[in-house]
Amino acid sequence: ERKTKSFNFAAYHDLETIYSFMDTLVASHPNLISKVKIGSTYENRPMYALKFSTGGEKRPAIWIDAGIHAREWVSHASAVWIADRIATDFKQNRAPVPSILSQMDIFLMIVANPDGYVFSHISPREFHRLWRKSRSVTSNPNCPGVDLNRNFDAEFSGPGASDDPCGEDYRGPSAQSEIEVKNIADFITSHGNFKSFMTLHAYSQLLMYPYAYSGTNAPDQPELHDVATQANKELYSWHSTIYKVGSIFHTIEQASGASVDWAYQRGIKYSFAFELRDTGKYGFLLPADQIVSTARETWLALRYIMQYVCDHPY
Ligand code: PAY
Ligand code: ZN
Repeated sequence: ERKTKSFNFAAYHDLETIYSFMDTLVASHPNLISKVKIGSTYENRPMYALKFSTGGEKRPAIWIDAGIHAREWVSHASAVWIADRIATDFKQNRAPVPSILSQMDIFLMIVANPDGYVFSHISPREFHRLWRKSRSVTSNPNCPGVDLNRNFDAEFSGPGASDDPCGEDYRGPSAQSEIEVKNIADFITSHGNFKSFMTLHAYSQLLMYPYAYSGTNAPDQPELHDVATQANKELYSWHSTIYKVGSIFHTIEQASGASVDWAYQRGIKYSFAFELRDTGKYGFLLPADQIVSTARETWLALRYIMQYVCDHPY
C-alpha cells in the first residue's frame, strides 16, 4: 500500500512537508521514482526533480515544473497530487501512464523557487503570502528578489520585464544571473533529450505556448495550438472549467526571459505554460478545497500532451 495514502492532498503544505512527501513517494516506488538534486538555491536549499523512469539511458524526456512563482500555491499543490497520480497509475497499470513511461522519462520539479516559497509561508501572512520572486540580494537593498520567469536566456532584457529591482517582474542583472534559473537551464541542456517542457503557474485558466516575447507566430504555432486545444478539451471534460488557449503574448501579455520561450528556442518543440485556477475571484489565495479538482483537470491535459509527445517523435 502506498504510504502517501494518508497525505492530505487537499491542503497547502510548507516546503519541508512537500520535501518529505517526495521522500515518501520515492520510498514507496523505488523502481519507478528517484529524486534528482539539480543544485541549490540562493539561500542554499536543495532543488529537486522527481524522475519517473522505467530504465534506459537518457530516454526522451518530459519536463514539468511548478512554483517558479512563490505565491502560486495551487501549482505546487497540483504538482504534488500529479506526482502521486503518475506513481499510482503506473502501479495499477492504468493507461496511458505505463506506455508513456515505457518510452519516455518524466521529470517533475514541484518547487522551482524554494526560497520564495519558504518566504511566502512566513507570518504575518499579509506581508509575505503574495511574494512572487526569488530571494537574492539586488542592487537595491530595499527590494530583494528576481522574477525567475524573466531571467531565462530568451530575449533577456527585451520589452515585458522590469529593470527595476523593486518591480514584480524584475528580470535580474543578466540572463541566468539567478542560480535557480541556471540550475534548471543547465540540467535541461546537459540532459539533451527533453522533448516537452511544461510549466505550471496560477492564476487565469490559460493553456499557452510560445512566444511570450513577441506576437510573431512560433514556427510550430499551428501544431502547438492544435495540441493545446485538444488538451484543453480533456481538461474541460472533468468539471467544465473554461480555459483559453493561445500564445503567452496573445493571451496574457508580453514577457521576455520566460522559461517556455527559452525551452522552445533550444529546440524543445512541445513547450507549454499553464495558468491554473481561478480567474480572479480568489486569485493566488485559491481555497484549498479546490486543489484536488484543479489538479485532476490539469492532469487530463498534461496526460494528453505527454501521450501526444510520445506519438510524435522528432
Ligand atoms: O510563462 O506563464 C508564463 C508567462 C506569464 C506569467 C508571468 O510570468 O508573468 C503570467 C502571470 C504568472 O503566472 O506569473 C500571471 C499571474 C496572475 C500574475 O502574477 O500576474
Ligand atoms: Zn507565475
